Amino acid sequence: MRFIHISDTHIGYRAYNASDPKTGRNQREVDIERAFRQAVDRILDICPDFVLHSGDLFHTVRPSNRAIGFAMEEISRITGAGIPFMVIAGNHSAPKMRETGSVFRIISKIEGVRAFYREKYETAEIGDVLIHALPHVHGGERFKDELVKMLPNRDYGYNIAMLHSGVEGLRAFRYSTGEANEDLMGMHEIGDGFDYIAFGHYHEFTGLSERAYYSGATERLSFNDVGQKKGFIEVIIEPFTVKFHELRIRPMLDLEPINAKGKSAPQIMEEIERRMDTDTDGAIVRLLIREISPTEYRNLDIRRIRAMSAGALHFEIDTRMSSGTAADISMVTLQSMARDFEDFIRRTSIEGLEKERIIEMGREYLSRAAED
Ligand SMILES: [Mn+2]
Repeated sequence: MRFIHISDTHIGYRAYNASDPKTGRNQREVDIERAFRQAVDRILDICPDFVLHSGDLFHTVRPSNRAIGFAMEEISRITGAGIPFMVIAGNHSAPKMRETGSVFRIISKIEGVRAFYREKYETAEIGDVLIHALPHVHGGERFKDELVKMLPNRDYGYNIAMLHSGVEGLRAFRYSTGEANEDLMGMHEIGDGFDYIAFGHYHEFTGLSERAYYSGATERLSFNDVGQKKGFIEVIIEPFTVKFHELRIRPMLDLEPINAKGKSAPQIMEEIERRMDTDTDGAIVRLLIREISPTEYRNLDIRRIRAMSAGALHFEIDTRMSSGTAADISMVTLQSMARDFEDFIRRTSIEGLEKERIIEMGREYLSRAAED
């Protein structure tokens, strides 16, 4: 028996102010879709007995029609090949209010799809395999009440569990989502004897025990994910084998941080130039500058930095300021915002409105915010 474990595909996620040249849509939204389509292509090559999706199929509770349509098309390619697809709702796609309804009611209409989204433990058979599914449940107590019901049934040849939860004590998990509505459990709380446990929620491919894994996400959603491979898992039960399939996705770079303590703006600029002497084309890039004083920050040549990072899809400087009060720091931020706003208005074509007036109004609002 061979199956696929995939998770955290976050269809509909958008980020940064960059659009796909072909379609004009948000570039990251397009990237996320490409990663999922790539995964489906590979799954069809592998031709597994079934596919398990451990949650966060969509990024939001109310995905756009576009996102729903895309997901349905891609999932239909899998089920159309006669491969059953089972999916549980994660914390990103489970509505907090029942009246909202669930997008999984729509998804489950696809022939060959079984969606678990009713905030309770349920099972489903695939031949000799019993799938034990536990979607995201609001409220830690209720989650645990459902978790204790999840036990292997020896009337079946194989028992496979799927759930969407954080795991206590997982070292890497500390650096994870910190989302308010996540479920959390200990590995000792899950019944013994499952042939495999397919976890979702944590975005890095991680083994929890010999037969329990997070497949991780299919794309990188934040700088926490720098350096992580993204993909999905192929599982063979006999002999037990786990194979991670890495997807080709957009590079994300965290450049070597600069310590600006005691350095002048020109010296810092020199270091920035050196950091940027690397291939950032099409990449998502962050540069951390530690202990920069508000004055030196103000004196950085922003235009020069923009020119250097022009090839990157997204470039951000993350500053950790040293001296100066909090007010100074917010002044710097607001001043650079005013500058960015002015730049933006100047290069934007505006009809029927006076640019200078808009710039003036923007400045006024920002200085009022600074006073507050
Ligand atoms: Mn997720």
